[in-house]
Amino acid sequence: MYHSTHTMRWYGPNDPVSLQDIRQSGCTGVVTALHHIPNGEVWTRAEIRKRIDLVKAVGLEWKVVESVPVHESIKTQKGPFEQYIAHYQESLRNLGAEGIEVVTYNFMPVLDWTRTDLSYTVADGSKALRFEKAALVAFDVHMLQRENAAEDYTADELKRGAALFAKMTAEDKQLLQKNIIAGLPGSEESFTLEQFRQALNTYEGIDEAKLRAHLVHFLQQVVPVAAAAGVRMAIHPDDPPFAIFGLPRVVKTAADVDALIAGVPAVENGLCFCTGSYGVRPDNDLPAMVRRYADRIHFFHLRATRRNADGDFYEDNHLEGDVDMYGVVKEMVKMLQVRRQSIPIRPDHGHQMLDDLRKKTNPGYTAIGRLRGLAELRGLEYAIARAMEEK
Ligand code: DNO
Repeated sequence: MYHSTHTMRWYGPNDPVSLQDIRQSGCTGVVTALHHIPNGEVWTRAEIRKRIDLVKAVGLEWKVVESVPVHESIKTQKGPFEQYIAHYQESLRNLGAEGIEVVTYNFMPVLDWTRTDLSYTVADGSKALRFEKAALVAFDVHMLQRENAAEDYTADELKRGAALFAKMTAEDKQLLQKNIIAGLPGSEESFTLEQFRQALNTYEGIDEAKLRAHLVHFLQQVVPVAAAAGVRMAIHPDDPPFAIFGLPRVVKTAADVDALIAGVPAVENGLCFCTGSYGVRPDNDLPAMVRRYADRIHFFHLRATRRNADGDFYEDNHLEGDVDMYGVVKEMVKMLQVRRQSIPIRPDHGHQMLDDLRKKTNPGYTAIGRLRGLAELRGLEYAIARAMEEK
């Protein structure tokens, strides 16, 4: 039987969760990035090797990068974007030469993942990450005062956003702004209100079709280089998987993925299958997507979200929420046998719980919450694999 490779994300030497902690969680590898290298610059072999050695020293492996960030210039095709693509190619060659197998990236304009609340207390007293539509409206319409923002929301959403905004203290507003635009862990960008307005303006005239064309252009340049270097690319879906701030989004649904594959069919043009992101949309059938993309999912982010009718969602326990985790893991186990290959998974996020409630932690990336998620996911995978074997 082929099993998945268990990993956790590690933010590097400044991460409050140590490599030793990760090893004790039962992982055999970490997923990390060279966050100290500015976005757009080449990752040299020497820098990559240093990180590999650091990880190896505690008995872990580094085979998956999350992420080599895609410079905004490549997404907008404004400025010296061909030069940034050449840098990206160079980084891929260097990563492949050092033995890295999977490179995760995203193509979300301006912001990486977005939440409005980083300490939403759930029934058991642990804290989860949450996205609340009314809070987004409060920020977008009332604080950012984006031109024509109101057109992007229903009358009901506007009403709830205005009501929430009216109740907010100065402190609440500051916190909301920080949560949305100051950069969640792993995001390579951080903005003030004015910088954020300017960044949004750079997408003037770029609709979904155009952004998709820019993504396909990028893939046409980098996928062959990755393949030659022994590296598989894994695009992370948009989180949340719908347009925000009037920006185009092109990795939300199976139809979006199909368009990417049509642009560059090679299997090295692959996916990071994030159940928490795709799972926010009821129209994404996750087990069916795993079956459909079984030859090109190179990395799994496993996490469950729970949504409500207002368009809000929060991150539930890994085996709860709206995601059919059993269905996803079962398809994954089947896929590994067909490919005769192990694929990395990681518990994506976890609640802030137990001792971690008293510590300073990276939102979503606590040790204990992720340990709980990983333990549950490993058990689920193990049981499914054993049951299949017995049959
Ligand atoms: C959030 C992460 C994302 C992801 C990037 C990939 O927790 O899953 O920030 O790393 O979008 O490029």
